[in-house]
Amino acid sequence: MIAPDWFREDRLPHIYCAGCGNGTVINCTLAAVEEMGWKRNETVFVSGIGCSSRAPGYILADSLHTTHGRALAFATGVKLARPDLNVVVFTGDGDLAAIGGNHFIHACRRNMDMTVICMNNQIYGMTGGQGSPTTPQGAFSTTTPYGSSEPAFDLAELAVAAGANYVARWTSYHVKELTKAITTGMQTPGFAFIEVRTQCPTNFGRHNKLRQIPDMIEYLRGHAMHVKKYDRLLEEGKPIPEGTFTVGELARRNRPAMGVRR
Ligand SMILES: Cc1ncc(C[n+]2csc(CCOP(=O)(O)OP(=O)(O)O)c2C)c(N)n1
Ligand SMILES: [Mg+2]
Repeated sequence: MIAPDWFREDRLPHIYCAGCGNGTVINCTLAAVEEMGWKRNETVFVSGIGCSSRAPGYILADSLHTTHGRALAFATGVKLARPDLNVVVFTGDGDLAAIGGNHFIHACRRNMDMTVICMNNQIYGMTGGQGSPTTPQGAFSTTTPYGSSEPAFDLAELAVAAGANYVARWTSYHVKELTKAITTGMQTPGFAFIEVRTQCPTNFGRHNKLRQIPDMIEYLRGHAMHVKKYDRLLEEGKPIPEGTFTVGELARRNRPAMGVRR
């Protein structure tokens, strides 16, 4: 059950399609907020534009629903003006890595003290299924009708390289692990980035022979490999199946951070 103290029931019915993974991510985030014992008047949710960015609208707390790609710029402003607040950002793969890509790397570099949760459905969901920077090579979308010819960004690895203090990746299938990762991210001073691979049966699945909701969840579960196992296979020179992505904790460190409560 979604954390009742934080859920805005008056906003129902929600806009998400049947089988969308975003509700799971909101639920895990609110479970983490409860675990942290954060108060409503000291917590702000910030987002850009997209299905994922609609998440703060369902949460009973102050929020900023900003412009496409600019959530991290607004969140940086909030955190610098009010370091006493807990800042949580919801974003999508398009919002974060396409139009907002530059804000992403610089917020990691500055190590801004906030928790950023990216619902990576590997597509522009809200606008009807155009390819994004995380659309896998070969995947179909409305803008890649012959299969994407471009390599995809690995968002979590990008955050590690750019300097974030905490980086983890899970999927909407891994509910317990995801909740724990978000909680750890919230506990870690500096930029905490949690990438969540989520299912978008409507605009990704439909184009990629994953029409049924369980097909997409099975796809996520089946392609996820714990980073420790992945590293071991690499070390042993063993083959890694096509399309595999790592899950688990990719960075936990203590670089100097900006916007930390004094
Ligand atoms: C400046 C600007 N450019 C384009 C758009 C149109 N637009 C709205 S949402 C979106 C993509 C959303 O994709 P993503 O961030 O992955 O979110 P999702 O809907 O998949 O959760 C785009 C291109 C916009 N609203 N503003
Ligand atoms: Mg998306």
